[in-house]
Amino acid sequence: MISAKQESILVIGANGQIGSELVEELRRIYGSSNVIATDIKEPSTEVKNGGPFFQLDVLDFPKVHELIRKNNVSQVYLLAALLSATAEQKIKSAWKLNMEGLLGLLELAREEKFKLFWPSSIAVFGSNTPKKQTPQFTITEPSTVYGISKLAGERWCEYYFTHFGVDVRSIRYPGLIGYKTDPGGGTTDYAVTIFHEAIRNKKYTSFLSEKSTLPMMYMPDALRATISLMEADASTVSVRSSYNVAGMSFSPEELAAEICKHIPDFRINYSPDIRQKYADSWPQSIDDSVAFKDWGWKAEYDLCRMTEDMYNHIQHALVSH
Ligand code: AKB
Repeated sequence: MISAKQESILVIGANGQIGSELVEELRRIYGSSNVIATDIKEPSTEVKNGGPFFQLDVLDFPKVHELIRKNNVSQVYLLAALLSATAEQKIKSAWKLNMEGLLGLLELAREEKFKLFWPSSIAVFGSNTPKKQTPQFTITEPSTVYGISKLAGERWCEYYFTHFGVDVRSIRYPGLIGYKTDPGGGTTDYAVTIFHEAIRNKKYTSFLSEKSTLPMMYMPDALRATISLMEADASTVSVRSSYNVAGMSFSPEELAAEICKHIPDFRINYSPDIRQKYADSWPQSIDDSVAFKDWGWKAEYDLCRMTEDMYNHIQHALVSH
């Protein structure tokens, strides 16, 4: 259950796909002035006008530290990262941002005693992982730079909890789908772009093949999972690496068929690129029973409900512009 108590929250990477929606939701729950949004880039008008915003590089630790101290920060959401496709193009900067950013914040959390959220991903799994109903504890042999950084990050999170008592919490996000902001540089991004293309042009060329089934989650579920985990009593959080969470699973072919229920003349083509390889190494569905047992996680959106909601919102935005 989400409660409105006095918190001082810092979101790092507030302009991204998760950040921009999470900031809005956190401000609704905890009050606008209690949620400080930061990003290396200029914010959207919603983020800027909705409450405090500071332009900040996560790797500038003295500045991050000062902001945390000055504002007596009790929770930090560290969302700044390079996703799978971009990370393969920029190996060293991906490692630097994804890893040094986390280590720096874990150190600050150790010193300043704030609660830290850090996102992991289904990319920690690899080709030798069971593909269906992938268990919480299983083979993790990632083959992407992004997945390697997420797996190392998970181990660091558990290490800082075990050795220094840092209250760090994490979720292995599946592909995230939302209508408010576009994702950038990921492999699961097709599941967002397809809606915009279907509504605008009635056609889409998918960079993943028709049968490429992946675990996905609608943004309202992702926000609820994230905030519920951060709100959970520390004694119930048994996993300090990162929790499996499931939403839905579908392939481009199944998503296209669902979109056709709203746009009957929508057509999809397939032209798989390098991202197919990353998708092929990831699970098809996720067993999230540990998250359910520990903090009551249960997704609300399936493919049908998500598609209807995405369609209605994007269509509405297009008509009203
Ligand atoms: C990506 O595609 O890189 C991300 C992820 C699965 O973490 N959405």
